[in-house]
Amino acid sequence: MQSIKLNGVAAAVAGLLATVVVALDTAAACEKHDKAAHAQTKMTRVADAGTTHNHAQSHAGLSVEKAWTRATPPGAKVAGGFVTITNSGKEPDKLVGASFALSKSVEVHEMTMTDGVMRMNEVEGGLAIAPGTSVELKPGSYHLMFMDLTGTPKESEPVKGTLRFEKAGEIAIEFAVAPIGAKSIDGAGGNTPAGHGHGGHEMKHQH
Ligand SMILES: [Cu+2]
Repeated sequence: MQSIKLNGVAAAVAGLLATVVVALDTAAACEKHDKAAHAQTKMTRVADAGTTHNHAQSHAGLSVEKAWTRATPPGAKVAGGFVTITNSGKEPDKLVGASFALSKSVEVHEMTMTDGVMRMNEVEGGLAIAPGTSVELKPGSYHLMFMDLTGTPKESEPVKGTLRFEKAGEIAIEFAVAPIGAKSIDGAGGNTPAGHGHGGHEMKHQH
């Protein structure tokens, strides 16, 4: 659902497409996000991110793969980070923190959509990874929030970071950087060629 593949038509017209903004309800959205957070939600349709890579890391029954983020527009203060965590061990573990080379701090967030309004909250007490399960942090769901960016993630320039688990400790990872607004590591854009206004988002053209 999150990865909307673009077709050849989209590829052909990608250069012409306008930037769209997902209008979040400012008041209701995560209070820690200032205006710049909205810049981060700009979605530019893109047709190709063939240069992103998957890096897998394994540690104490936990494996971490598909770590990625996206390029941010100039001036963005926050960015989202995504990763798939699999617990193949017998003990539950918890994602309790993270670091990102281009931000001062990282929070683990949860995103929910209620009546068309997207809300973000910090996950209290860490994100549980039950034994035998895989948890995908992805757009529109759990995600890492890179707070107070100190640099600009650029497409195809991986950024180092770490994930910190209650039991497994710290795992070093590298976030692939997808294009601005990508909805998946595969680089699919945020919108289908035909469609505006799906999924309860309010789409606006940017001025
Ligand atoms: Cu967030």
